[in-house]
Amino acid sequence: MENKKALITGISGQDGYFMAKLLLDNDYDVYGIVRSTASGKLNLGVIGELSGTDGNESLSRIEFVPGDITDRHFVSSVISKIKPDELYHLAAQSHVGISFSCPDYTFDVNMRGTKNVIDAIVHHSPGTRMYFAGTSEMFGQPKTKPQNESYPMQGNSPYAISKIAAFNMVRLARNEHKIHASCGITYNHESEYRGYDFVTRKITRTLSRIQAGLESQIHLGNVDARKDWGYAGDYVNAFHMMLQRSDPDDYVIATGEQHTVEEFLDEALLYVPDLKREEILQIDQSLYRPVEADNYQGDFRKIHVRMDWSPTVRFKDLVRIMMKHDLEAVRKK
Ligand code: NAP
Ligand code: G4F
Repeated sequence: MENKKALITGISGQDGYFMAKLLLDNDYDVYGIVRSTASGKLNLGVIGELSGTDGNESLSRIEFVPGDITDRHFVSSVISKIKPDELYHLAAQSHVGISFSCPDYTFDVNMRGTKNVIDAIVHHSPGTRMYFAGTSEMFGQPKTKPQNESYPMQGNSPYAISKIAAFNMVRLARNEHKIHASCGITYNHESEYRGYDFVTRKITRTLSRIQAGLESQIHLGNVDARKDWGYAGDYVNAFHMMLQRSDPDDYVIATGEQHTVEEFLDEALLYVPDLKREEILQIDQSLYRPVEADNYQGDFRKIHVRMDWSPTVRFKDLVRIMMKHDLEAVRKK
């Protein structure tokens, strides 16, 4: 039997890495859209860093396709050529803070990029099953918790609004064109491969660097923000499960636990007992967002009941995995 084909947009990001690994382990032929620099160098991100390291030999089987999802012609030609069985649409301008300073760009990538993917599936590969990466940010500033799939969507950042629009385009295509398209309403998920500018990785990496004498302070914004943090490796399993079902649908993917940024920092500090919070922490007003979105706590019962999905990595384990990785990384330098 022929291997299934999967196309991943955003393969160079955190989730792209975990998604690719999962699919390669399940004998998929994996294709990934990547961007290139002016000098023609492909940006493979996490996958580029990990290729050839222990346990990551399978990454060499990925076929990279250079291009940009905002280009309608490019997206349509790639999808019509590959005709993937499954498409994981993970590419986005994913940083909420940056979306306030670059709203046009954020809308372009997140809305137009998603429309390009949908149109290409509808016109050139209607049998493709699509996963769309929605977000808890679409709920804005929830008044009650936990939130489930029916919670009203009142996003309050350019990022959130772009994702709400894209989410609705996916739902429309599912209803109007009957394509098999599912959305995850995914709460924060982190890992040892998270981008350095997201708060969890900023904390684990900076504390490790302070411990090694490479830095002296950590600058943070709103440490009272309340989030529901899970492990990216768990969440990609849910994305895959959603596309194995005969009926496409939308699902909250979360841990159901809420913690503040300060709690994350304090948990991480347990791994560097020589460091005292009051000596290293600087609250920096410039790192506050114009509008904060927090109070997230996801109710993942729908996916649990239908697919038996649950998170396996909880808060303390998540911090341990990230701190252990970053402490080892600075030791090796
Ligand atoms: P990430 O690490 O920021 O990765 C984003 C990916 O999108 C990168 O591979 C990036 O490529 C690619 N990309 C951005 N603009 C592109 C464009 N114009 N054309 C082609 N590729 C482009 O994000 P992530 O954490 O893996 O998240 C994956 C998806 O889930 C995103 O859509 C995000 O919005 C959503 N999400 C994430 C979380 C979370 O907590 N991680 C929660 C909810 C939803 P470059 O490397 O070239 O920049
Ligand atoms: O790590 P963050 O930047 O993640 P945020 O804004 O929650 O967005 C991430 O999760 C979303 C899911 O809900 C995704 F949709 C999105 O793509 C992305 O992956 O910030 C987390 C919290 C915020 O409340 C922020 O105000 O941490 C607070 N924070 C405090 N100091 C900081 C900092 N955030 C960052 N990035 N840097 C700081 O210094």
